[in-house]
Amino acid sequence: MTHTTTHKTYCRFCLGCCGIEVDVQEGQPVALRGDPSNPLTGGFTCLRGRELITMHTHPERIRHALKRTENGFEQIPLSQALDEIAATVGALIARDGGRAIATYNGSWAYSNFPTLAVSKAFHRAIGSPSLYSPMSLDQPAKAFVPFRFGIWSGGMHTFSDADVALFIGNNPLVSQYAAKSGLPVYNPWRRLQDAINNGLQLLVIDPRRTEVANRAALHLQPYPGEDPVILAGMLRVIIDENLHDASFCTDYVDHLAAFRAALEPFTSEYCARRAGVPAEQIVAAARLFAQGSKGAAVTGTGPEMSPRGWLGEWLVLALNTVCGRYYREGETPRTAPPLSPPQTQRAEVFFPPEPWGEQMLQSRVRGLGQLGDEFPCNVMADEILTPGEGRIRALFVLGGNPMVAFPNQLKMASALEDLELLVAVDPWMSATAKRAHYIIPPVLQLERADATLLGELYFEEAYAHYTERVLEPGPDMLEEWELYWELAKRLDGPLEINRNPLNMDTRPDKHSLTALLTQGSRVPLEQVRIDTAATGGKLYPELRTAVAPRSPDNQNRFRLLPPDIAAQLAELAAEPLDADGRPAHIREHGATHLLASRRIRQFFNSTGHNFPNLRDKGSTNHAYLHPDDMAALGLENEDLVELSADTGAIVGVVMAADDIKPGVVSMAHAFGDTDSDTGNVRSQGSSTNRLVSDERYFDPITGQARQSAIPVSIRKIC
Ligand SMILES: Nc1nc2c(c(=O)[nH]1)N[C@H]1C(S)=C(S)[C@@H](COP(=O)(O)OP(=O)(O)OC[C@H]3O[C@@H](n4cnc5c(=O)[nH]c(N)nc54)[C@H](O)[C@@H]3O)O[C@H]1N2
Ligand SMILES: Nc1nc2c(c(=O)[nH]1)N[C@H]1C(S)=C(S)[C@@H](COP(=O)(O)OP(=O)(O)OC[C@H]3O[C@@H](n4cnc5c(=O)[nH]c(N)nc54)[C@H](O)[C@@H]3O)O[C@H]1N2
Ligand code: SF4
Ligand SMILES: [Mo]
Repeated sequence: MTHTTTHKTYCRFCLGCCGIEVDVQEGQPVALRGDPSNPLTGGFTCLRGRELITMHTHPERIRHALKRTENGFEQIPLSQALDEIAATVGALIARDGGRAIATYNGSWAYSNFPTLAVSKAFHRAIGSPSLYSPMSLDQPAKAFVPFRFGIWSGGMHTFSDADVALFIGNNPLVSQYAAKSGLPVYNPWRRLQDAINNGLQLLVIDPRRTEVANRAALHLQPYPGEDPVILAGMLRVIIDENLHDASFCTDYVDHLAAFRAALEPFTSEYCARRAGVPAEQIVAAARLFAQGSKGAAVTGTGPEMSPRGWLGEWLVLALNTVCGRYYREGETPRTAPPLSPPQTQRAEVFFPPEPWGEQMLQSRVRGLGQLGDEFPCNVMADEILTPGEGRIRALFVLGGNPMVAFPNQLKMASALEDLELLVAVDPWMSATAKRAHYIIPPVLQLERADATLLGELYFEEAYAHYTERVLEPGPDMLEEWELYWELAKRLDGPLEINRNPLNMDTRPDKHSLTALLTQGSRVPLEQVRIDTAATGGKLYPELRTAVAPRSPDNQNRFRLLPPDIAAQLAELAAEPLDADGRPAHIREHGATHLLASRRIRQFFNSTGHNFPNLRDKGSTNHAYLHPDDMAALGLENEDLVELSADTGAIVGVVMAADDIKPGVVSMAHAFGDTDSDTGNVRSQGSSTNRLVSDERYFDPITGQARQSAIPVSIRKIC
């Protein structure tokens, strides 16, 4: 009789870290289900998490190192691939210097925690600052605006404590995206419904009547790209009606009067006409939000990817701050990440040094500089293509897919083609992997020991889970970070993590490496391992502590209106409008529609497109159009259209959607390749990033291009 063992582990498809049980027979996974005993996720899994077995056993999974030759890809031994890659890297460094070697840590690099630290250690060792990650494609303003605005040490109100929540351009019922203060990832449908049943006022601003919008007490449905206008309008109402938290503002907020003066042009009528929502809704949203006692406004990808994403995030922080949506002295915030170092949270504002600007290394193009220890993704293609010192000649792509995720797809194709060495660590023949000189197959999640290290920053509770590996990886597979250790060893470069030199004779094991990365944590990694490796994740409520008083020497105050923000508000108000009250720039190049980005349930960016159960739910990224637009263009469902912008054109498969306004087209990104055409678009979709310019519109600090609210022209393909 076949023996079955059951292992408790957790899903790493997204940062939700849902507790699961996996049944294994003779080394093969045979069944998987949510773990009902998990104290955080309670047995929840989503349709992507339920495909983990397919992910591991799929016949198309790349299991051996591949080298591109004149005859296509050929399987070679892993050690040979590593030797050849190291030799090329060594020669390039000797010829061009360290900066010629670049890494892009894609979204799956984040799923294996040590990857970021070890890739950075490798880059330090070879003297290369050429690091990239989706951080600068994916809501960078959210991460960096607070550095300038001010950060409340006690933390912002979380969803579970809220009596009001404002979701702006996020759809967590589909994306299950763990925005801080937003809806937690695990079991979002039930958690949202329970909260509404308990009296939560949910407000949503989204150009689409989304799954969350359908549950909202009030949904504002603007044109894409108008969030800064709506937020300015709401703030004006709140301050004029004295609905803000005046005593908090007296104690902690600067420039309130000047800020109100800068909002003068943003009357409800102006904002309403421009954004395409009734003026009364702007007033009602302002009142409902401000009258709540706890709960924050949170944004997703929508507003940040649209024009003036930095200003939009600023105004969201301003809204939360003037309404005082922070934990005060004596209150106990819900979170206390067990594997992070302890921190005293105080009733005070702090300003970390801004990790951008003139003091940082500058890119060779577009006047953009480093953001933290990375360059903005926006410059990567041009850093490859632009001749001169520092030009990127070798690129490692770990769990990412620049061919579909970066702006200006056609330029990215030329850039990848131009490289002397492209290495993809990817289990699938992705649009990027196809162009690589070498593909290295990664060890996948059930084959790894891991701890809930990034996820814990987003959980609403103090919770941790350590998992051992459940399945054995193939002999020719590597974890992403192991690639860098293997290359460093071959290049004689010492690697240092947290100032500790790594053993360069024997590869460190995952546990000791993770222990190094979590030195000084609230709970030692080994303790979390003892507590959870066999029985599943654990809550550590005893770690929660109350917010301490303001330190006597801390006089910091939130800055509502520094000069750059005053200038941006003035520019926004001065934008020329057309006869309908819409900004003239949305008609650039004769554009007929605004393309709004979205996510779809079955795929996670470009992952899962070849999983049969997910493909069954639809294999293309439909171009959703309002029925009136379809009638005007003579279109029926499933007809083909061309969507074009100055950077290129794509084919789209049309689908009617009355949940958006006429003039808007709603489409998911991360589909297709440069060969997407009328023949294959139904099975592989098209990349909306071919319509995104990296040069003409981008944020001057983060480099984020206009990845939503993109002006496009649509015509029927006969
Ligand atoms: N199923 C699934 N889940 C995912 C992903 C996936 O591909 N598939 N991707 C993951 C990733 S990488 C991320 S970063 C998260 C993202 O998580 P979310 O940001 O929640 O992603 P979306 O569901 O696309 O929600 C974005 C919303 O913004 C709206 N929008 C577009 N433009 C604008 C605008 O100008 N203003 C406003 N107010 N709204 C706008 C869209 O209509 C859409 O409803 O999701 C993660 N989860
Ligand atoms: N226009 C537009 N552009 C966007 C966005 C948008 O909404 N609109 N969203 C942006 C956002 S939020 C993000 S996060 C980026 C995403 O940017 P990327 O991270 O570059 O894109 P993904 O499609 O997530 O790439 C994931 C890659 O990892 C591979 N992979 C899958 N599983 C594993 C694994 O276990 N290990 C390894 N090593 N690899 C694996 C997949 O095959 C795929 O090639 O795109 C951004 N670009
Ligand atoms: S929500 Fe995220 S972690 Fe949970 S099952 Fe789905 S993909 Fe996995
Ligand atoms: Mo993302």
